[in-house]
Amino acid sequence: GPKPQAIDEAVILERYGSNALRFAGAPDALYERRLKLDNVVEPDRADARERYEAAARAVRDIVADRWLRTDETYARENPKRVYYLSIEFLIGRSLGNNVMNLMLDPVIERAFGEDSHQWAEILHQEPDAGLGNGGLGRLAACFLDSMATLQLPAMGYGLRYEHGIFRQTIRNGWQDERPDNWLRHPDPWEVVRPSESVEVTFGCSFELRAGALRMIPNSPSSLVGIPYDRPVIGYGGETVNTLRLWSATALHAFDFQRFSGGDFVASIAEALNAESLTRVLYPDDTTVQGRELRLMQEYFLVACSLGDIVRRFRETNDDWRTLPDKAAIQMNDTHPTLAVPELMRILLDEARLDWDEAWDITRRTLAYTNHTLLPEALERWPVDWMQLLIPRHLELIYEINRRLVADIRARFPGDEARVARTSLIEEGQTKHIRMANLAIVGSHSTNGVAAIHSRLLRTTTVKDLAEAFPERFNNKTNGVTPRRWLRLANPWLAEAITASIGDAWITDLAELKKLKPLAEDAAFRAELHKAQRACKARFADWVKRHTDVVVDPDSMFDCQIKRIHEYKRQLLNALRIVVLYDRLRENPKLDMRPRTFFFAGKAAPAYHLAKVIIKFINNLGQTLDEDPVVGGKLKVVFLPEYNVTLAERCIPAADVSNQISTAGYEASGTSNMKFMMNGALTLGTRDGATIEMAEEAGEENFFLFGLTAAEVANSRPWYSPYWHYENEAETRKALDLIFSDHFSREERGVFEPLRGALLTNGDPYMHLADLTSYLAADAALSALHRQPDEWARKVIHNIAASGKFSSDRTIHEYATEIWGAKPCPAG
Ligand code: GL9
Repeated sequence: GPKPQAIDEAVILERYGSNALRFAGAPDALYERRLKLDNVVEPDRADARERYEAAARAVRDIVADRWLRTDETYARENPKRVYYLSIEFLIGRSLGNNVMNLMLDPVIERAFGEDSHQWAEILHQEPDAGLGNGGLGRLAACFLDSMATLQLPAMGYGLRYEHGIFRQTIRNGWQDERPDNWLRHPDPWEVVRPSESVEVTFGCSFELRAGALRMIPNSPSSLVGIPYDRPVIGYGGETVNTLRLWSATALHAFDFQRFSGGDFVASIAEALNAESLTRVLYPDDTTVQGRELRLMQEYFLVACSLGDIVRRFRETNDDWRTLPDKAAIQMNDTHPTLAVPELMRILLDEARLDWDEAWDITRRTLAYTNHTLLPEALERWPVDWMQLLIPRHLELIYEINRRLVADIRARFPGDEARVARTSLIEEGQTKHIRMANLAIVGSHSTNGVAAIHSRLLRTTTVKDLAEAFPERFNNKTNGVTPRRWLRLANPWLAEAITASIGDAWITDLAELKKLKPLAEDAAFRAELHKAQRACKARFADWVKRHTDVVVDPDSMFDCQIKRIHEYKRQLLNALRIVVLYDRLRENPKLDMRPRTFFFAGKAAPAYHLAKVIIKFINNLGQTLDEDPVVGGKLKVVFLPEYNVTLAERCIPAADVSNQISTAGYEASGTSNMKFMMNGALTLGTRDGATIEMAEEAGEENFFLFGLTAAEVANSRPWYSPYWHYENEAETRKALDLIFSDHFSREERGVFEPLRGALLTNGDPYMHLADLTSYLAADAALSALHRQPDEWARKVIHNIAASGKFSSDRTIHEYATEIWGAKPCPAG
């Protein structure tokens, strides 16, 4: 990348002390000392991994003072604190990000300047911390970055999974999963704090038999949560907040009774059992119900975090009634919803408050964010399990419900159907607790993550609760951190922007609007083109190194990277490509802009159809490669092992961003925003935050197509995919080509499930309804690509209009409208 801007070394000296300037290059400099003292290796003999560890530890050394000072400031000032509870944090790599946020680039430059390859190799050693499935977990990580940058006294709480999201490989076109052993080597960022451990009690004890968990009733047992802290460095390095991840362990690593009694193996096995609780992240992005271990993880996260929060609160406050003035707890989706009964339990059983006071404090402290409308994603937990696992909490949930139901009956007399829909308990063969209802009832704020999503949430998914408590509902449109997703991921574009409008955009993304007039500036357009070309070359290189596939950086890069899911409609994208291919088969001389279509994303291991979709994309790619009629005009690449690092490489290189979910299904999306600020043009449906993106840029700068959410809902009763199959020649030919096994000559019938998805099961995600308008939007986009100046103008209008989608803006709204939290600069 380009050379970092020279920032005054005096600034570094003043901010971090002389150590920071002595980073490397001398025997007693931080980096060399780390190699010697931690790894006991001579610097010139260290391997790449050892050099990474030493570099990261040296950066952590520089952070230490700032981290302590931030903690001391919060302890001294006793401000209202924000606690972000999330079962997922999709962190990615930290070294490059931390160096950027600390503004240490000049130091790194001085240390590794002559050998930038060595620095790149060091960065490459860091595993991608994948403690999340997708957008929800990555949002939590972007929020931490923004909270630290805005100097909010905030903390993240999560689980320290030993294994993050599985590693994906592709074998014969199919997805294979392997465990992600990201902690195989010691992690240089984390600081373990055993003295701040928290004990968690369950109502039963456990037995693991043949992989299945058995709960033994009426025999309370305990686990211990050990906190591992990671620094969260705000931009500029002033504030260093903490992400605290809990690791489960047995109360006594050994049962000494049994140990001395000779049952050595059993005593060790108990520890193993306990530790299995935080062994692995559940890899399903929408349905993780029906797993006892997951419910235990959720309770463990809540019990450890609330135990910690309450202990911290009690250190400086003796009046429980001030808790809502000192703590705002945000529940990221319903996974931490047991915070409602857990806080009630603490206030009733430990603080000995009466119900009304406890309930008022609980509700004013907690807030809830909903992230999806998919009914299969709304958590419901069997009452039976709760009875075994957390009987006191179940009792409290019943009492909360008794009062809720009485309230609804009083306000809507005679409306028993409403009572049944509002109730926290879903009746049926087995009773379930509706976690979203519990979260809404037990908190003072419920927000969706984009305007359309918040509206649909209120008017459809939880309509009755919204009618009962309208003032609780609000919207907070998602955002992403421009530090990682623009400045770090795309140094060329970042430099071009800074050269034109200065660098204030890094912490005030609305500044980008100053780029708008530059759409008419030929020199700026040329700069932009150069930056984009550099990203494409870098990505082509990266693809070659990782997959051995050669792609042409002069072709249009057309991307769809996200979890594989029917509602996200990777299949619609594939159908578009099949139609383009079929046009070439009809007319091999057809003038077509050379294009490379990139797909990346993981499928939940048990989601068979999603795996068939991956297989189809791979076979499609292979067929195109082998068919001479294609003549290099179309290429499809499925990139395995989608993760944060891959996104950082791919997004800056994209010309086209596909955001094509069935309208009404994608709550927000966040990669849509990353593509926009990196200068890709969006081919998209009117769904999630894409609607607001087009509003900001003007629809003339977007390529929107397809049914609206209202049209999807209204046509649902009569919609039939067969109408499109029978009346649209290109649609029929594309499907016939697939079903004729053109893409599966050696594996006849493997794509039969696609017939089910697209035709025989009624095409619930309405692919065929949107294919024709997708192709029309695609044609308009391809035509524009023939006019580079016009294309560049639209790109600039998009970048200039992307300011709203900074997570700084989102977090500012949370802080002022939900949390009532103010910045507390470390000093
Ligand atoms: C999600 C939504 O589906 C996305 O549209 C949204 O942008 C993010 C963040 O708010 O949340 N909800 C959800 O369960 N996931 C999301 O991405 N799933 C995963 O994280 C895999």
